[in-house]
Amino acid sequence: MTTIKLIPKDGFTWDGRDTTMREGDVERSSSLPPLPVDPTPKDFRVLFVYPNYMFVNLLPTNIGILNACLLQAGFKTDLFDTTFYRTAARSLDEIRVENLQLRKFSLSDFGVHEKPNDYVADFKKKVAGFKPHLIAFTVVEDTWRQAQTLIESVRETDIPVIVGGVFATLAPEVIARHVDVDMVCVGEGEWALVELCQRMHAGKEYADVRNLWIRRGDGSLVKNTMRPAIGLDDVPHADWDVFEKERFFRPMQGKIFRMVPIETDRGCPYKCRFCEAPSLVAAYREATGDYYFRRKSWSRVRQELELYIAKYNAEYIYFNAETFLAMSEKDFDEFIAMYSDFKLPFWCQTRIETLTEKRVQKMQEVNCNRISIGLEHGNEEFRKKIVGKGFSNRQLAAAFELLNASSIPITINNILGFPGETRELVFDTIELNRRLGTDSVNAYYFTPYRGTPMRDDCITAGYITEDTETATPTGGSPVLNMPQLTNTEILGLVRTFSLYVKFPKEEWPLIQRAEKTDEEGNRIFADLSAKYYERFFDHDFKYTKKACFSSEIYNTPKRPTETVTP
Ligand code: B12
Ligand code: SF4
Repeated sequence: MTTIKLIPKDGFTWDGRDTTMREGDVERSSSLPPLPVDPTPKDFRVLFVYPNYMFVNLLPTNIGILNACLLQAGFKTDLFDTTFYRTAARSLDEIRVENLQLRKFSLSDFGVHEKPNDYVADFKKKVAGFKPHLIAFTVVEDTWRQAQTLIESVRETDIPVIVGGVFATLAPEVIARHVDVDMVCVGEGEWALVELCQRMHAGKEYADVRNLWIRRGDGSLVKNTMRPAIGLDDVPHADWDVFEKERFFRPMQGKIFRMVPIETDRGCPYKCRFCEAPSLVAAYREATGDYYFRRKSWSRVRQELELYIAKYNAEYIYFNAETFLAMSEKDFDEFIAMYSDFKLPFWCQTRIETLTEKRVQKMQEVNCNRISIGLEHGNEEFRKKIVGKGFSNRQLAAAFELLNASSIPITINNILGFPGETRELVFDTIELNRRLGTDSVNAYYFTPYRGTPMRDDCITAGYITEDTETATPTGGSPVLNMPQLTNTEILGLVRTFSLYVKFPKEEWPLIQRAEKTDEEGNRIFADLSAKYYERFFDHDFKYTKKACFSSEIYNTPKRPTETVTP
């Protein structure tokens, strides 16, 4: 593991859980032994299952890694992936195209077609054909419902079912409640899954495998402790051979690339209150004393790049890191030196605090093709106190001055409908986006994921109950029950967000009418969308300088947050 000296300096109140980076945290190596390598074929088959939203076509690192772990230990694997099945009326990308957040594109030009069959029937066939000894699901909160449908459909087979993923880690009790789930993986799965398969294959007792919650024959639940966090250089390179080749295609602003994700670190040192990342840090700190945020060495990343280019013909890289530039200057220089030998276009997400003039310049030189920045909210005080993002509008202005001077396209991610938010506060976000003037803006509605401090805020304020289930931040509906900002209003603001951000203010009354999904609202929205396409999308994709940037950003009118604090 490489060294990093980045300590977050956010000055807001946290909720008491221990997520702060301490001296020596990142330097400490993992105390886990190396994973077993014994490719001698073993008669033990594992079927991975990836429940997914339709056409969300970026490969998941977790299955790639876990698959590689099992293959190098000699087990046989296969995959059932729901990505290309019609599991919803519209795909998330179709919704984003409709909401003017994504240019139109066609995956079918690349031979990617919707599967005509029923996904549950095909899953049952897959299980009957592959005859797995273990069925292994990876889930996020949003895909848990789909996972349950699949799990229930093969209940009569009695094949053991294990569920892992970030949702399993942060809400294991919700998954363990399901009678057809035999095991839940809490935390990292590399060692846990291999050890489980080894024991099952050898016919040994496995009720004490660390990181697993296991249902015994009598129905009782064994909750084993967690093992230390794995060193990222000990994680095998992902193996995506179980995925269909069409799963590599990913649209980027209307063009399609063969995109491969590469995990460069795991976790995040920051503490946004709506996000899972600090909760993972807290969970690991509490259970093992380890700091969840770790980096992979650049020599290891180099090996992966070489492998994926040779094996998968990678032409675009997604650096799978929650805050890619959360690294020391030395690490950054090493990255640039290493990546200068590749210069494949890449995309990453980072925080504005991690950007400097030198970094932006160097990133541009090595072909950074997009940076996604989570702004989340336009009101500085609200962003600090409620959202937990401690940067100021002044810092934001400085960062965007650098970004605007570069040729790197920027995406700003925004969230609407935070607990306690008002329509007026949503317009602070719109105003700030207008001033930042990036070519690509995204707005999602707030989702109170389990395990986050903000979900607790929502329960305390009476906006949701303990049992409220979430729906995806793009395809479903918001779930907070707030008197001052209804879910219909939030959905209307999400659909018109890009219009409010890009169009002259004289058109705002018309845009407001387009928030409504009645006949007139839909007609106006269709007209405005056509104009939007003409002005912003109907040209070859190239970066355009952001003309409306202004140093007034940090003069955004302040609103007292006392009145909106839940
Ligand atoms: C990269 C990423 C993506 C990628 C890949 C998704 C994926 N499933 O890996 C893409 C862009 C496709 C994506 C899409 C979505 N994402 Co996303 N994504 C991430 C991100 C930034 C990193 C995930 C990652 O690669 N981590 C590294 C891997 C190695 O860790 P891991 O997934 O946790 O896996 C380890 C363990 O959990 C465990 N494990 C995992 N699965 C299994 C299975 C078994 C059987 C076992 C034993 C163990 C095990 O072992 C793994 C190795 O140690 C996370 C943030 C985060 N902190 O997790 C958000 C995150 C997972 N995403 C999130 C969301 C909401 C989504 C979408 C719903 C968004 C959308 N509307 O499209 C979709 C859902 C797609 C899907 N089917 O998963 C949320 C989930 C919130 C929640 N509580 O459920 C997160 C946490 C971000 C957040 N808001 O805080 N995402
Ligand atoms: S929102 Fe981003 S910066 Fe904030 S804690 Fe989550 S991953 Fe880190």
